[in-house]
Amino acid sequence: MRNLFILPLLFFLVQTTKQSKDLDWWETTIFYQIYPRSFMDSDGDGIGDLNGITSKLEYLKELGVGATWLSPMFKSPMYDFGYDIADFYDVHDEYGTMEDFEKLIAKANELDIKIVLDFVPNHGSNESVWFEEALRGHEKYFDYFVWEDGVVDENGILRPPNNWNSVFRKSAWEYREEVGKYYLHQFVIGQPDLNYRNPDVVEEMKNVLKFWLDKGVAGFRVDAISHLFEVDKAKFDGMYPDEPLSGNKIEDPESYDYLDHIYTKDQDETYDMVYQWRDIFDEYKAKDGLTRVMMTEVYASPDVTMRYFGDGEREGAQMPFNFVLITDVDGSSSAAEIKYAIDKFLTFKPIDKLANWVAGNHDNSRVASRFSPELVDGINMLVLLLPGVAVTYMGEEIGMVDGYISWEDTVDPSGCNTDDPINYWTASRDPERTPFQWNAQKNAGFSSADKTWLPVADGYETLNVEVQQATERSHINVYKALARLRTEPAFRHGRYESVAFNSDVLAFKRWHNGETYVAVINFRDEVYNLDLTYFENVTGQLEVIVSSVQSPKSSGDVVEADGVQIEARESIVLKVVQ
Ligand SMILES: *[C@@H]1O[C@H](CO)[C@@H](O)[C@H](O)[C@H]1NC(C)=O
Ligand SMILES: *[C@@H]1O[C@H](CO)[C@@H](O)[C@H](O)[C@H]1NC(C)=O
Ligand SMILES: [Ca+2]
Ligand SMILES: [Ca+2]
Repeated sequence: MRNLFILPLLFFLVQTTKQSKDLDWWETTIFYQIYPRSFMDSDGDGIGDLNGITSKLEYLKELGVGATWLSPMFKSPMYDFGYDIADFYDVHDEYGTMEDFEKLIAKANELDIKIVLDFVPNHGSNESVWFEEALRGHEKYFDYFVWEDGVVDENGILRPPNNWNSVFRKSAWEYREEVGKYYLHQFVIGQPDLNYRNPDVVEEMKNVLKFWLDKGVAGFRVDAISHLFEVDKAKFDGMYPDEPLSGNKIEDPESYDYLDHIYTKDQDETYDMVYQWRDIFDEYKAKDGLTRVMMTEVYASPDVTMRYFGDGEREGAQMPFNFVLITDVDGSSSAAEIKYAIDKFLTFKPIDKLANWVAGNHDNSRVASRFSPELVDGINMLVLLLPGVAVTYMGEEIGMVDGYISWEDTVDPSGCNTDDPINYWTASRDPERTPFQWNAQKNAGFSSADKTWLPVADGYETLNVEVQQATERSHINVYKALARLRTEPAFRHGRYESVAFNSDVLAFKRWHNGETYVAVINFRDEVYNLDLTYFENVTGQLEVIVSSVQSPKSSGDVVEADGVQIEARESIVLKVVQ
């Protein structure tokens, strides 16, 4: 008899667990990007380092962050601040030692924070042993790079093999007398491209992945992946062909955007390599059960971006970065344009894959500067509450702003290569890389040095972690509340619907098993009265769960669904009262 009663109960349990499928660690966490040079300096040389990061891991924990990806901390001559790697198997001395790295991993394990490293597969460094050996004529290493003969013009002058430009402007080819040939560098001169048509390079770079996976990292963010392969020159009589003009209204023939990069970007072989790397990650998972994640950095159209997920048969990256909140919208965008950008990734992504949201990184102007300081909470609401994985660039939780960096202080090659002391700042990435603002003390608590590698941004005396932690209504406290809210089933498993109520206000709903939330973001200074019963099941009373810094509402306040007053630049999350 007893079994007859238990059976329906079992069915019920099976039903509900089926609805809320178990999620893997990376599907629910927040990834926090640390730019090691600017996070925390432990030894007073003005440069952030690994021990500095280790000393601040508890801070990540307090934020509600479960994983961090570190921009490169590998041995490097720093022509591109660590994205030019001289030894893929070692730690850069300014950042510490391998022992320091192992301590970082140990502390992170203690706190259950996953460490994700930056994998920079496209290029090495002109000051690496590999490149030096190549110049000495060591055949194995010579073939690690992409070499080409120059062409002699009508005046008898030796010119680069073709018209390819580097991402940082000017020819992508650099001549080396030692070997009488040009080498390819899609980025700075100090970043010779690796030759992925050489199986030794493919194997070497797989060994790099395994080396760090064996040290305990939980995955990699993959840098500049679309540049990995160049066209197969065998198909062009053994000569790399010129790229066609882009047709963009660009006067400067040395600029990257002057050309359409049909031979140096998004080649089919690149996706296959990503799938091969994923196979390695899955081998590690098969051994110990822990999923290793891959995030790919691609600024491209959605159809190109989606190829990184896999091809239907083979798996690729779990997180091809979704850059719409960086590339498609800014403070001048209407609510409709923001909705359109958000829906883009959700529309194109395969049905069984997760979206991801990122509004800032070390290559792009900060949220407070690109949108407005008053929209910091609203953008964090999008990043943390839209369906999918959240990624936060360090400092966005407190609303750090772009720092002003003079031409004299500019160090980013992207800024320096403009050769333009007036307009350099439009290309420079230094403003978003200024030291992290911990407190109101010297160098914002980042370093005890007299000079830091980049100056601290103005205004740090009031815009810093310590001040915000001590202030009830602050960006950091909104961020923490959002991070907690994100763990609710409605945000983990719930469905999503959005609407632009007018040109200024975007609202979206998340709901699951009878729990319904609505987030409302006003991007402008107009005040609106909204009827949120537009959304199905949003009726009666709504409770304020989170409200932005400048909102007059407090959590616990109750509003009527059919008439919610939204103040200028206010963002709120409401929950339907049962
Ligand atoms: C490496 O390239 C950088 C430019 O990115 C240059 O300044 C430096 O002199 C080069 N080093 C060598 C050893 O060629
Ligand atoms: C509305 O609520 C009902 C009852 O909880 C639920 O079954 C339905 O899925 C909800 N629909 C929407 C669009 O929220
Ligand atoms: Ca240091
Ligand atoms: Ca390449």
